[in-house]
Amino acid sequence: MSIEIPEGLTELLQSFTVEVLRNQPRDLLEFALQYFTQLKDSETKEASFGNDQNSAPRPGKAVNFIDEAMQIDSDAFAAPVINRFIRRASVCAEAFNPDEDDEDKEPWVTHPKTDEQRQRLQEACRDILLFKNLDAEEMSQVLDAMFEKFCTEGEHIIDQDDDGDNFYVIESGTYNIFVMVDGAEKLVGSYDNRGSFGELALMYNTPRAATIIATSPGALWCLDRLTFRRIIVKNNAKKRRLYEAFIETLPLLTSLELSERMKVVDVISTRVYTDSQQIIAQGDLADCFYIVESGQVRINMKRSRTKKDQEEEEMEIATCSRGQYFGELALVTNKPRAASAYAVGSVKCLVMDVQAFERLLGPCMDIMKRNIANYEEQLVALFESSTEIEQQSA
Ligand code: 1OR
Ligand code: 1OR
Repeated sequence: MSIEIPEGLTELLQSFTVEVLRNQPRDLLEFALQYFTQLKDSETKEASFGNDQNSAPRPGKAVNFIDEAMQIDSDAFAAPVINRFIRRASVCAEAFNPDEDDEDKEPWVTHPKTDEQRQRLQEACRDILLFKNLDAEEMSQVLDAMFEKFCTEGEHIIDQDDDGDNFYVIESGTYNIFVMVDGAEKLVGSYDNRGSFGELALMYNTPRAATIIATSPGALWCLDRLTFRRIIVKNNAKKRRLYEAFIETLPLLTSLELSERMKVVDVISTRVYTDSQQIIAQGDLADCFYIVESGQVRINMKRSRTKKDQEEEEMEIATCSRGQYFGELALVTNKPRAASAYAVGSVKCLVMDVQAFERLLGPCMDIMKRNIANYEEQLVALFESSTEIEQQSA
């Protein structure tokens, strides 16, 4: 007699197992109930609507919508996976040649600031990736030129298709990102008290690619177009020369056109870590994606030693070296970091923020998806081998 295994059963149980291993719930039955209810809800929602436009997006994250071609295989993640890869706006990669620009004849822009303002400004700019590669003099020219703008709830900071005037760094407030798709304005993401926007029109001399509306009162630091082009765009030309060859060797980016790969260079910054320094903490919310430029990165995952053990131990699950990437999983699945990452020796990484990741790396999804499916298999294999050990020792 043969028993027929219903289609999808293996995948369903495998994905559930992966979620159990990731979340280590105390009450397995309760977790199962929640998991399958959520799964059913998301399936019903998808069937009736295609996407959920009414739910507010998580800060810095894009909303589930549009390009089916980029959707993560539903069998790779049975848990409600949100498709965060949306059709990219067509932005032409006009190469700016700073050497030919006669903007250099203009005087430098300076906005005097109080000590208190300058301190707040420095704090707001600390994590801005576009500023990371600037030297001290360039950074101080940027800070001198920036000026503060307060905004009210509902204010349009940028309107799509306008010309670009300023680049904005968020000091406070929440902001929604809208993009026109087939004549309708779609909410594609949001910012929550951190980050920056408005660089594309200034970098590539294109109309604004999105509309940004304040959803609370807030404060922004603005950098005028001229200073942005003199410093950031000039720096990007340097970055392109520096990273062109390395970017060309990355297997992940082979599905991108050359001009798209150069846009990747424009948005990346480099970060340096010392031996043992933590790069990613498991469970944190994610806003960056990493490519190893030099050194080794160790990936560790926390798990309980036995079922009854409340204490968690970290075990090494992978290492990444030059040319390899990590930190994609949380951005793709819209979940907290699944593992921690540490520098082994000194490490240099290329870092990209979540908006750039979504805007630019859609075509690389197939490669990432294959790798993610691989993580799941390894996690299940690990689960099976540790159950065997537990069973043997019982
Ligand atoms: P800008 O100068 O074109 C609008 O003015 C800004 O919105 C833009 O620079 C970016 O800084 C920011 N697509 C285009 N622009 C975006 C996007 C975005 N997100 C933020 N901005 N997408 C959403 C990715 C999360 C792709 C939507 C199809
Ligand atoms: P993230 O954003 O979740 C931690 O942050 C990163 O570690 C994760 O993205 C991956 O890029 C990376 N399982 C989960 N994450 C992994 C794994 C992994 N390996 C590397 N990362 N497994 C190892 C497979 C060889 C399966 C667990 C046993």
